[in-house]
Amino acid sequence: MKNIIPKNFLWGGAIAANQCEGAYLDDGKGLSPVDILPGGPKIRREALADVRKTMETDYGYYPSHISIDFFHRFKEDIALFKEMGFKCLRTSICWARVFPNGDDLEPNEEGLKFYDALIDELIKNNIEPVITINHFDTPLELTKKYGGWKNKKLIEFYTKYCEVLFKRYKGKVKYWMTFNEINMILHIPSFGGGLVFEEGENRKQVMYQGAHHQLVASAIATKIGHEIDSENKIGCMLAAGTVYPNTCNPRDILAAQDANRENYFFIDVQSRGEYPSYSKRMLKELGVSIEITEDEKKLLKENTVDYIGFSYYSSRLRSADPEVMKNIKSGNAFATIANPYLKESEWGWTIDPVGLRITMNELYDRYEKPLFIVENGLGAIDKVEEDGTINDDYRIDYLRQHIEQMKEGIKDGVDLIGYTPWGCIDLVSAGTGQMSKRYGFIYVDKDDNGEGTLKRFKKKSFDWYKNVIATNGDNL
Ligand code: P53
Repeated sequence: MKNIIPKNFLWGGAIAANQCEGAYLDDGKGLSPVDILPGGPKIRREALADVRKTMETDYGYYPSHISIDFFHRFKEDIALFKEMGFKCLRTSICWARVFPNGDDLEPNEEGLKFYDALIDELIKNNIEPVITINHFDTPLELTKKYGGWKNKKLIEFYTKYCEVLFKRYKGKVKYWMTFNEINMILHIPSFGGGLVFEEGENRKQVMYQGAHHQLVASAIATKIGHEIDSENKIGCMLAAGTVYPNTCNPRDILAAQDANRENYFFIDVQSRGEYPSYSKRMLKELGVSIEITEDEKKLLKENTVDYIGFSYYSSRLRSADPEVMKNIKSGNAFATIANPYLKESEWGWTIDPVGLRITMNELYDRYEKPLFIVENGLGAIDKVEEDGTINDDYRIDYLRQHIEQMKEGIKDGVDLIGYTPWGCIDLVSAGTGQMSKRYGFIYVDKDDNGEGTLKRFKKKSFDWYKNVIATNGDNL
């Protein structure tokens, strides 16, 4: 069959400031949550779970402080992206570079200069910048001073930050996303919402109130973004991956539906403009009551997103039986029980290419807005051979199977605008803080202890992806 991928399809890759930039204090940058986090799966998980303790702990080594030093090497990296034929690069702007404390009266000009240079370099290379405004990096000062997104004041600080970006990059940046994986506030509240909890507090209450503040902030940002430049395309971003029922027992089907709704809840608001009907009972049963003003309802209704960005790594399984759910695997914010039909990555993430097609169809049926796959990929250990080659056939396999299913999704009728695999250059893992959990087409010489030259090397997947883009997805 003839290739059905549109001609102007946004092939590219995705990275985020907090995981690649380094230069954690350069040019007046304030601290981001990631800057106080250690590396290593277990220690990272514990640190994310108790931010107060983390703030007082000296871990010695912090992977984000230098990271892959994208801050100083972005030109070299963009040249490699260009060589692969990228049409776009999804990256984020670090809030604490622009407003070091989050609540500063004036933006930090030095911090903005870095993004001026980065965005200009992309444009010079005909690579469309796709910008995430907040990717897991609400300034740490806003957590210390205001308790993060539980405080309504954050709406004001965030929208002021957005306004600075929309004005400054008017005519240069067209594709924006307001919050990375907005539903992550329920799974990693410290990362997603800069949240800290008090003793005895109903955590769900805090998370959902924080989520509401983000949803309102996102709507205001969408409004401002459209007013400043009607060409702007402003999207939401969901950590997606359909939840399947463990069996055909209706109880399991219901449990899976509930779990899916927990995610769609956010996008229902951002895309349809109001809290979904099921949310009333859902929140009541959680003992949650969200404070919403009439003005906020109006803002949500009138400022829905232009497209749905989402990450897809795997599907998940849900059972209504607590005994079955005891087998849930730990170690991932999206933990699940094992699916006997599917294999797992070295980090225990289910590999399910068909699930990408299912997820695309579900999202498109539900919202009927253009979709953008802004993250997908395989975190794996790579071996550098003696001759310097890196033969990551497993990564090529993963991506090939997902792109095949992506094409099926397009054939099904989904309007898909682009595909940006995660970590197109190796970077620090968000969940584990490891360098060894690599996603890239480009290898970065750095290990989990921070040792290495930071030199870049092309992996086998580099040429493979280059060819995929050159043939617009025909040659997989
Ligand atoms: P890492 C968990 C589950 C799904 C998506 O994750 C997630 C996470 C967080 O660990 O986050 C997204 O690096 C996120 C990226 C992140 C990527 O997935 O833990 O938007 O920042 O790096 C992969 O392997």
